Order: sequence, then C-alpha cells, then structure tokens
Amino acid sequence: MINSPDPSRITTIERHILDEQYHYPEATGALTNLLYDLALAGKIIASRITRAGLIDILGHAGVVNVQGEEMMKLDEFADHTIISLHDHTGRLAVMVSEEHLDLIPIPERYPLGKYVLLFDPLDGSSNIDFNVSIGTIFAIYRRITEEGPGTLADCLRPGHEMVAAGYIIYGGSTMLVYTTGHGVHGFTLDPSVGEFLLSHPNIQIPQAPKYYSANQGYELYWSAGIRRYTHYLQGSDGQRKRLLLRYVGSLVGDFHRTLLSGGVFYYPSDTQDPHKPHGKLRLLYEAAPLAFVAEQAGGYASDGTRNILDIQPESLHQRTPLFIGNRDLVEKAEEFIREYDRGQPTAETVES
Ligand code: FDP
Repeated sequence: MINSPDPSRITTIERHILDEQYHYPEATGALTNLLYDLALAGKIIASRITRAGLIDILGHAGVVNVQGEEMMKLDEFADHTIISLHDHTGRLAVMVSEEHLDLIPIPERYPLGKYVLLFDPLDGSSNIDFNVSIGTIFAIYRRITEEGPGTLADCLRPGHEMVAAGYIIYGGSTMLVYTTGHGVHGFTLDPSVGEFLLSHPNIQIPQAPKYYSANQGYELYWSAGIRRYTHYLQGSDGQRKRLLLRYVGSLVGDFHRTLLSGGVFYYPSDTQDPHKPHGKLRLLYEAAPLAFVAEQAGGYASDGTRNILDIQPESLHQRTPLFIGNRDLVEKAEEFIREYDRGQPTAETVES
C-alpha cells in the first residue's frame, strides 16, 4: 500500500517553479504563471485521456453525450484546453499549435503579454486507440515585437532563444518535465492529491546508453549514411557495443525513455514520400523544445548536420530530421552523414 506523501519531503511543481523564478530578480511572475497554466492543462488532459478507453460507452467524437455536449476528439480537446487556459491571462502575445495552420491570436477583448507559446497538444496521437503513451510538447519564447498582437517574427525563432520548454507524458503515470535553462526537472502527477510532485530533479542523460530508437520499417528509404549509422548502433560493424532497439512511435515516449536511460532517437530524412523529404517531425513545437531539454540534460540534438537549436525557422509547420540523445551518439550520426551522404539537404521549409 502506498502512503500519502510526507509534506515535509515533497516539492510541488508550484513551489519548484517559484524557486526557479529567484534566478531572475527582474521576473514579474508571468513565466511562472504560464508554466502553472501548462501544468493545469496537463492535469485536465490527463484526466480525459484516462477515460479514453471508455469512449464506446461514453460516446464518440461528433456524438452528443448525455449532458447534451458534443464529444471532442482527444487531440482537439487537448488543443482547446491549452488555448482556453492561455488566451485570456495577459501573459501571451500569440500562440502556435500543431492543430492550426496559422497563428492563434489573443482575442481582442483580452490583454496581450510578453510571451509566445508554441505547442503540440497531443503528440503521438496514432497511439491513442491503443493505450500507449502520448504527450504534449511546449516551447516558450519572449516576444521580440514591441507592441500589438504577436506576429510571425515572434514565433519563427531559433531554439537557442527559448526561455522555457518541456513536455507532459501521459503514460503509466502522468509526468511533466521542463527546463528554464537551469537543468531539467521531472514531476509525477499524484492523482490522490491532484498535484505534480518533484520526482526527477536535475535529470542528466546517463553516460552509458542503453537503447537506440528509430522506425526501422523505413530502412529501405534511408540513405547509406543512416543505414550504416544504424549498423554502428547495433554493433554489427564491430565499432561499438551494441545498443538494444526500442520504438514506441510516440515522440514524447521515445524521447522520455532516451532521456532517462541514455541512447539516441532519430527520425531521419527518407525517400518514401516526396512531400516529406526530411522526415515527419516539426521543428518549432517538437524538435526544438526537446532539443532544449536534451541540451540542458547534457545531451544534444541535430538535424544531421547542425544543432537543432541553431536552425532559423522559415515557416510555422516546417519539418526537420531529428537525432537526439547522448551527445557522442548524435555526433556520430553527423559523422556518418558527412561521410556517406555528402550534400544531403537538411531542414525542409515547405509547408504541408
Ligand atoms: P503521430 O503521427 O502518432 O502523432 O509527430 C508525430 C508522431 O506521431 C511522433 O510522435 C512520432 O515519433 C512519429 O510521428 C511516429 O511516426 P511513424 O509512425 O512514421 O514512425
């Protein structure tokens, strides 16, 4: 039986975020509150996900439930929850979501703030029906325009300008992992008290990696460099001790495991779909925030040729190849790409 947490030994996310604020004497508290709002969104989304398996008896998306409310699909629900918790607080100038083609403006009736929030409300959604871990990813920047509604220029920023980033994983338990540039900290939701409690302070990627993670179903479409890199990770070229393969197919799940166990996750360019020449993952609200987390945990993220955090985005939904995890393993991928795939294009700028 698990006892109730001992209040003298627990750190709630609220207290932790407040303590972080002391690193910035000039802070107004807006970022602190923005992070609380995200934690609250995470709790609401988690409670809805917990009931996802009951959808057949509670009603499908598009169907009116017993209260006369129309049931929303989970990804729409997550998107709606995050937007409605953030649009009126006066902390944001504009938002970007994976679910919306264009910028999400702050309604005119509400005050504008100095931050910009970019998010993927429910990443890994093809796993929803199978009770497999899914997540929310977020990135926060300070706006650069001086006044008025936030613009594209406030959002199309290289990752190294980010002030905070993180993710919420809805798995066996719900966890929120975030960084404001002072290490990476993980909190587990204790459903009995409804609070995120500090469970993983100062996360560092273990130096002895365990796993590599990629969808090897695409190997046929990979470049020579990526195929050779994979053989290197498998130890079959005799250059290193083999790593074991794990692949959830949900970026947050695969990244979270990589962060805690060491290893590398990659979703490279492939030739399968001419509309997606550089893989599937999005730069602004998938690759970049996780790259910030990885770097703060002692790891590294690359598009195969350069640091993900150095890429200047050109469009909101642009895709990028991603290699993320232990620094030496990611740099090894860059090495293989340099050697065998010379001249490969990197981040794509086409909207699709
Ligand atoms: P999904 O399509 O299920 O939303 O970016 C989306 C994503 O999942 C990532 O979470 C995941 O890493 C990747 O796509 C899985 O793609 P494959 O099915 O092509 O492996």
